Amino acid sequence: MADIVVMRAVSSDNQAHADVVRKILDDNGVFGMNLLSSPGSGKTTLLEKTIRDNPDLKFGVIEGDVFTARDASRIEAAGAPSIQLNTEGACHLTANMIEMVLPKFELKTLDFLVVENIGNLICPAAYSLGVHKRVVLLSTPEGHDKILKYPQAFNTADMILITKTDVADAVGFDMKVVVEDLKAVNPKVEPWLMSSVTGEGYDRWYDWLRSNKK
Ligand SMILES: Nc1nc2c(ncn2[C@@H]2O[C@H](COP(=O)(O)OP(=O)(O)O)[C@@H](O)[C@H]2O)c(=O)[nH]1
Ligand SMILES: [Mg+2]
Repeated sequence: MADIVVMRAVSSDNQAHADVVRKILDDNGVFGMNLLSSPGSGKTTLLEKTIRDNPDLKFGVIEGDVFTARDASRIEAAGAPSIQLNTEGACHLTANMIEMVLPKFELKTLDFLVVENIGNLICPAAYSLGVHKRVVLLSTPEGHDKILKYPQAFNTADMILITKTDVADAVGFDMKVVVEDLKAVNPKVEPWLMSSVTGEGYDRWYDWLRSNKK
């Protein structure tokens, strides 16, 4: 059973805590990522597969959810240490929450610390967590119109993963719309296509992770 920590945002100075988190990660040689998306778009699945397929890379995972330890249990079953952060209603994680749970990990043994944020495309986008990259997922069943509807999530992304491409045709997902809308919102980022069912995009994702390992 994974550890559950219940937390509320206690500080208004999020950036100061984000700076502390970044320093702790850098001092320990850990590359940090913040995964952000709607519920059900495939964040935990991406992590489970990534952990299982790369036993030589060491991941620690902070799972953010409003309630339950289900995702942290999935990550531990996949083979990585995980802490479940329950916000009991709050719709995002803050940097002070990350700072407070970091000591629960043996950071010197980790290559990557991944934060799976609370599932939604609105509030988490406004909070820096001090990690190195923000990775935003959009799954094809959610629809190709989401970039312009939730611009803050996509214009702050360092990487955008289009997940569940195996069902793209069945749900009428039009990748051309996504590419076009991203030109307006975040032209620097080219969306990558991913499917945990067919494995599409995973080799590229693993290469990218390895290129960022400190
Ligand atoms: N068809 C398909 N289903 C997927 C894919 N990735 C995840 N899923 C399914 O989508 C559901 C939600 O996935 P989950 O990883 O829990 O999403 P999260 O809420 O973002 O963490 C689960 O039933 C997964 O099996 C994919 O690439 N293709
Ligand atoms: Mg999840």
